[in-house]
Amino acid sequence: MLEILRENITQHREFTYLLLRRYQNLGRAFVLRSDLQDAFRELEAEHDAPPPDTSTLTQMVEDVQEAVITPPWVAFSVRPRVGRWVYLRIHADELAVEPLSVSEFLGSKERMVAPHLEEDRPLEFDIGAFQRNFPNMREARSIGQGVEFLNRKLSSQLFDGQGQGFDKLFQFLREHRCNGQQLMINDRVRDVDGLRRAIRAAEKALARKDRQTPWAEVAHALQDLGLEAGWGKDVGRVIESLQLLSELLEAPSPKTLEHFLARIPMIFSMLILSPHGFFGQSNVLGLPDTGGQVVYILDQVRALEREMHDRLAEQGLDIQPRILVVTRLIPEARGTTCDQPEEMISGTQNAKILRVPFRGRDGEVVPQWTSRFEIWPYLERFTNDVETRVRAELGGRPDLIVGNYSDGNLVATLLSARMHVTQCNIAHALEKTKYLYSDLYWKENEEHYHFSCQFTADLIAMNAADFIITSTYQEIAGTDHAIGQYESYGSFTMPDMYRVVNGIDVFDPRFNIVSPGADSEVYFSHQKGERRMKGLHEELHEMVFGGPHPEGRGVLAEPDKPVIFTMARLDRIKNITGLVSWYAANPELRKRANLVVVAGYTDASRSSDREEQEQIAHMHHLFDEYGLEDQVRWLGVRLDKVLCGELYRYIADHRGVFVQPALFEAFGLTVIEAMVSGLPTFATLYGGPLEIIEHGHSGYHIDPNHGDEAAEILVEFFTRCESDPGHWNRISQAGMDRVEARYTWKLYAERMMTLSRIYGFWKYVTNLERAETRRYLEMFYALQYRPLAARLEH
Ligand code: UDP
Ligand code: LCN
Repeated sequence: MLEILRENITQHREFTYLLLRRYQNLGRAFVLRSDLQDAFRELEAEHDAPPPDTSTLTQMVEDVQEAVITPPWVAFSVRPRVGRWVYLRIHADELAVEPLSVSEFLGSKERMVAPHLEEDRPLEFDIGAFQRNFPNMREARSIGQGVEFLNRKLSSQLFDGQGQGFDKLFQFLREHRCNGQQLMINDRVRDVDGLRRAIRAAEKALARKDRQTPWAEVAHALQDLGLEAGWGKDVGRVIESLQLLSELLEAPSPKTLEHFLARIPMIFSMLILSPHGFFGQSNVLGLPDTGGQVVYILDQVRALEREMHDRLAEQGLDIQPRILVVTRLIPEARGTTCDQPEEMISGTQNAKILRVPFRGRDGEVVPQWTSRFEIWPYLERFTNDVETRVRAELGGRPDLIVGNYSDGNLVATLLSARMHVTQCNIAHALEKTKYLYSDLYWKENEEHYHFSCQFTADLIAMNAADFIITSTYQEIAGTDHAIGQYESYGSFTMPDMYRVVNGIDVFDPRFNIVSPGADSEVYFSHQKGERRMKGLHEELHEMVFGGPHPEGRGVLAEPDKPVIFTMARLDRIKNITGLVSWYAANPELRKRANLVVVAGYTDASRSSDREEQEQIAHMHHLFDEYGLEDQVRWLGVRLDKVLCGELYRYIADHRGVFVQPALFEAFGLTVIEAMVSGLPTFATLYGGPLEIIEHGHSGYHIDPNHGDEAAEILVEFFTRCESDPGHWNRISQAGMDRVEARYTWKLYAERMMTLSRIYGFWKYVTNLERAETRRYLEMFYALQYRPLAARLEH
């Protein structure tokens, strides 16, 4: 690329020269893609630019992510394709082009922020050094489908050659036990040949039996042959499982392996970690640090328990799976159950929340809630206490450990390593991309956010995980022009601390996209009359269209107009005040629709969160400035799930819409809840909603940075609905169809269990664990993370 770029610059010297000058004249050390492109377009309007289809320079400006201006040089980070990066610099006077290594590029950024670092060589984190011999994907379209790739790659390695793979498979089958009971094969079968003989003998013994004959009736005969429970609930299923294994031993293929593994009873118990926040089943939403993650985990647990139970029953095992959600116990629980050490999870047979307190340096229990940005020093002690508690509870170790968010993933890392259990990470949201330059200017943010600890924990946990589940593709690798959340950990620097030259590889097969769903018991179409909660309608009518609300502001003067509905935590990133200001500034929209906002509190003194208090003040200011009292109904309330579900449908009955205006939304549960209820949904194009909604078909994308355009999209929609009433129905129907096809907890649970089994198998039979990586991460933990976290403990 560099050679062609040089030639191209030679052909367009004047243009390049003027462009670089323009960049320098912006007067900033760091310039982001949108500003670089704006400057290019301005220049293009004044001078002849190189033709876009043949010019490498134009292409580079299209692909550039960032420029660092260090006169006379302008350094660029360029992302020609998803997950691929090139670094270079151009001399602004001589127009010489030089390649840069990632270290050099990051070094130039560091020097701008901390000039004293000129001669220093900071600690470099480079995980790439350990992955040279590990199979990685190449194509951007394969990203997020790691399990299929891994299965193909490893099964050919395993079963090629000396038949060593069969021995490992045999050993693996011998390992299976539950509560001391041997499963699959017993010690009568001594080796792979013995296994082949046992399969043949069992097939013969079962051939004349009715396929519905239960396992119990043939158990004795099969045990004598060396086969134990776990092959199937009845003769039919046992025969199928035996055939699959026999096929695998004859001609191994990744598909047969996957099908066979799907039948092995491997996961009986699971630990789900979500240390921070108020984790409970009621009255917690809206408390600090508690949002969609709690909703996600509770729904996930219900779906997984069902799936685990059904799978075990299919295999003939009457074993009740155990799922434990571990969180912190908060003595000052503000009227929630978060001070209770245990809580059964409703809608499950056996799953429960275990709460373990945080302890200070001297072992004392920390009584108060602690922000997720401040909890780092407590996590190691918490891990030790959790291990003891879980071992006692389960009488041993779990079969899978799932971490949630940065803190849960770090605890999952420590526990999985100690207990030798497969580790799965779920991020929900990585903070790094939410805050501009959160890495580079980490010191400025340190007092409130402690990103030094969080990003270090993230790096360790994401590289330790056996597999990582993401809700969307963009969470891993972004889009053609926007960098992914995980991708942002690929290279970055925190000056004066360390520099990351290879932090994570988005082509790593540990990444798998498994999207969450909306709870179908609660969120369903407004057309399903027989399931509707009509008893709530009077309350909802009063809430939306009634007189002054004790915890609200605004009364809708013209209740016949359709409602624009929004609901979220009142964080800055959620941008609810943004939506109110777009609405306020667009007279046409105000004429056509009312706005109903469920968020935060109207009384700022009830909030304990700095950011929320600011947003509350801003909302009041907008009401005052634009006179919104008659057109906007702001309810500072937290709705329980059931009421929430009926509210979406109630607004759909009145042909309203839902808007999710966030500056960035990692996934966006409210988006799928609104869509499945039948509300035409308008949601941010930054983050998950970009993938959830197909613009113009199952909803609309809006750009929160261009509120005036977003308001226009809404005006157009309402105008069109007036002339073509079928329009509302079509968008509504397509939204419901989309969620039902793609975002359900049943699909989620099936996929998650498949992943757990396959990664568990590969971890057992290969060096998937990557022992050398683990040792490197342990060192990084001890030397880097631990002292950083200790600094927070006063
Ligand atoms: N929610 C709720 N009641 C409220 C506000 C929100 O039940 O008053 C639920 C909402 O239905 C959704 C979750 O909280 O299930 C918010 O999740 P989302 O992914 O939209 O955002 P997060 O808060 O995780 O950033
Ligand atoms: C956190 C977020 O920020 C949301 O976008 C997700 O929907 C939620 O967690 C559940 O994963």
